[in-house]
Amino acid sequence: RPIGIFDSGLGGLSVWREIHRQAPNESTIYFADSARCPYGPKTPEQVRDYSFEITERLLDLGCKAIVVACNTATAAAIEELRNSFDIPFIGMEPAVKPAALRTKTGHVGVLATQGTLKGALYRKTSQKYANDVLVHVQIGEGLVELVENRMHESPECEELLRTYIQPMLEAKADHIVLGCTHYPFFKNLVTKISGPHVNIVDPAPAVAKQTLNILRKQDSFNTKNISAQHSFFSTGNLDSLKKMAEPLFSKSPATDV
Ligand code: DGN
Repeated sequence: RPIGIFDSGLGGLSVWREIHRQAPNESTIYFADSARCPYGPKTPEQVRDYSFEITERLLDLGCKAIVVACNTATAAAIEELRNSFDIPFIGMEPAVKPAALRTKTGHVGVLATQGTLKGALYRKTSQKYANDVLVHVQIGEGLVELVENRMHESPECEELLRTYIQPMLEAKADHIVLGCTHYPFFKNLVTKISGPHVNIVDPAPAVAKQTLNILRKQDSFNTKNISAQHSFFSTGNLDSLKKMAEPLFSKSPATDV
């Protein structure tokens, strides 16, 4: 049975890529809610409703576990999803923890959507792990839209990123957390802007690893070398989704986490 993965749009493909790298034998179904993207400015209730709707679709398609590959939807819905359905749900964690543990300057930057930064999950995580650390948060207004339009390597994207990242660098942040699954698609630009001494934290490899651990525990990890099937659904432009997904079918080795 496949693993279901969903996001407000194309961003969750950054998590799909890691799951596929770490578990190439697993079948997957990816669901992009691009017609209703971005989720960031929507109310938590709306995002929760969308998440339930998509979950029902993925369950109808036989998914054995669901990865909520969207920080905003995780913040709005993961607890209720877990309470309402009988399969494992794996969510995105705003990766403040690894950044706060590793920073040498005591300053970290977090770039995420409004929905994530205003959510209780983010508040809890940052209170728990970032006591002795100064966290410089920035809402990535407009960035999700650039990725959805596959303009994540454009000069416009670089310019917008510069305005968001510069204040973090001035504050001496040595880690920048990509707190939205759309953002790893412009990781190269973030590295270019922030220079080689700043660590860019993409939570996707850790989330993929956790997904596989959960499947192993419930004995539904697919170790057999059968050919995996991958399906992609979108409420919006399927062609865009395919164009973004195609280059990710690489044979590159799993990222070490
Ligand atoms: N990929 C979603 C996230 O991780 O938060 C983007 C949310 C949105 O649609 N703004």
